[in-house]
Amino acid sequence: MITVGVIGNPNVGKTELFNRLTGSRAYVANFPGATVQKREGTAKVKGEEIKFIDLPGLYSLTAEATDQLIARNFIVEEKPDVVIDIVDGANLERNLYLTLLLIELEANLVVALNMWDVAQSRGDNIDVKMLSEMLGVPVVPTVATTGEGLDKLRDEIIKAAKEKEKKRKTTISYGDDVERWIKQLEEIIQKDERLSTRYPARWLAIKVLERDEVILKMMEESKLKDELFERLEKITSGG
Ligand SMILES: Nc1nc2c(ncn2[C@@H]2O[C@H](COP(=O)(O)OP(=O)(O)O)[C@@H](O)[C@H]2O)c(=O)[nH]1
Ligand SMILES: [Mg+2]
Repeated sequence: MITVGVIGNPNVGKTELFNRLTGSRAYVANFPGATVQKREGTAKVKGEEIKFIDLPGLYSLTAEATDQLIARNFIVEEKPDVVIDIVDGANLERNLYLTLLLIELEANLVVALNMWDVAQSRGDNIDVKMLSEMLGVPVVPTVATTGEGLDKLRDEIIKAAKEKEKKRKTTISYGDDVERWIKQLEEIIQKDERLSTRYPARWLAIKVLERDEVILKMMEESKLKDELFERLEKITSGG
């Protein structure tokens, strides 16, 4: 069984695509401890059973909003085999912010470049191959309303699931100073096996630097807390 999280900004065609991928054979539950709805559906592709989990429509992945926290916890803790990021091809720039956050979260990403018909009819010139190379993830143009591109998308999902262990990894660089701080924090975090086997260490380091409230609380419970917060203090005071 391959598990696939489906995520994207609001109004990008997520429901339409989810229904097509699952043939509307979905059932609804709630995410644990939350009132946010969780739709799940299954499909069989090339003999592989795939379970799709519809995540909330959102623009970001901060700790401040319940739906965002749920989506991010799901990806980072339940570790679905693949995450499909549905992007509105007619609003590419705005949509790619979430894509970058998902790359940072080290999700095994496949981008569905949806609304491809709208982008085409508007004459937008999107170089799909270049976009895919830049992001370091597969990008598949789709039209959820007609089903165009969905076979290719299914192929890429299966391929990504099988290549999961290969860990294609793109890193978003924050510039020399911040990269140095990230590295310092990452090295400390890596010493806590309980943390670093469960979460991407670099991602945790970035969240600590951002003072993400949920991650800071998690760090409070780590045996490395003193070392980590001392380092953070030094960084903040310019050391
Ligand atoms: N032209 C076009 N319309 C689409 C496409 N995908 C979805 N839509 C339409 O866009 C609107 C929003 O889709 P929906 O699936 O509800 O978006 P969601 O908010 O992401 O779940 C609906 O009217 C869909 O019929 C597409 O690829 N092309
Ligand atoms: Mg929807």
